[in-house]
Amino acid sequence: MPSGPVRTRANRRTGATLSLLLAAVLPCCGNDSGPLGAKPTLLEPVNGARVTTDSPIFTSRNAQGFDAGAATYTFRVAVAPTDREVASATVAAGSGSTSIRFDKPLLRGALLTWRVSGRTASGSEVVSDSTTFRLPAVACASGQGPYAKSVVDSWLPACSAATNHYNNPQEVIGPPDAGGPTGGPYFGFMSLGDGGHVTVDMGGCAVDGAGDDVRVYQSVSGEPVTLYASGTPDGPYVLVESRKFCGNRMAGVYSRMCTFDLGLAGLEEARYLRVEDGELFPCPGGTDSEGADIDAVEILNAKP
Ligand SMILES: [Ca+2]
Ligand SMILES: [Ca+2]
Repeated sequence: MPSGPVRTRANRRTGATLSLLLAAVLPCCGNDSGPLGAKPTLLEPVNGARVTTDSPIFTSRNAQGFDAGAATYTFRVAVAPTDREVASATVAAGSGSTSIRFDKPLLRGALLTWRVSGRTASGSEVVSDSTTFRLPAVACASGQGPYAKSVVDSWLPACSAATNHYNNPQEVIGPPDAGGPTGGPYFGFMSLGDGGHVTVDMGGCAVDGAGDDVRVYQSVSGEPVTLYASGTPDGPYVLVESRKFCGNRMAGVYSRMCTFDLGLAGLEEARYLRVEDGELFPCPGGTDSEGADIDAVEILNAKP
């Protein structure tokens, strides 16, 4: 809420939600007969597949000279339209082929792409082609209305939690209802403090339709907001837009607002939205409503 200087350091968690995931080396599978090619060949998931689990097995036939005992393979999964990495891990080559399963779920609601690269101890490298696949569709409830239904999680830094007055994440649920005189006391929003966040379950899903797909109502002034989205409550959450100005006026509504386009994240649909403070004002900041003040979250382009 304060209009003081905005801290310019990098958002310390922007990269964390897409951190590397460890992988399990799996006992090998079939499909590993025949001569090895000049580069790794992707066996499963096959191109265009919709797999039936959030943690599918990935198998690649090894390249000649990059077989067991001679090489490691790095498996990389990314959001196809943006090439933003979702998971990556390196394992020792299996015999004939190499398989892994990441130990955390991948991302629902987006076309994913994967490839492998093999590397020998001497530094030689081979890279496969890329193919695409999807996880199971996001589970979207219908007839839920456009506003956030429940809180998945929230987090405030200890300093903000101690100095802020508006700390109740339940204030983010439902239609915009914030208010109060200039200078306060206010009601109907949660102040996110210095880099805090609240994650909500929309019940239904937002889809990447024309233009912006999600609206965040932010009270009092124009503190920036960062939005992440996911198809499952535990993530992974992908960045939609970072530190977006959130002070636009809307007729008949006390709060200001800003809107977000899932297409910028390469997302086709999302049910879970993480709203993060983008003001990043050092705590304590001299008011009891530090950080972006979140009143409500609304789906603009809803999945029928
Ligand atoms: Ca869109
Ligand atoms: Ca509210």
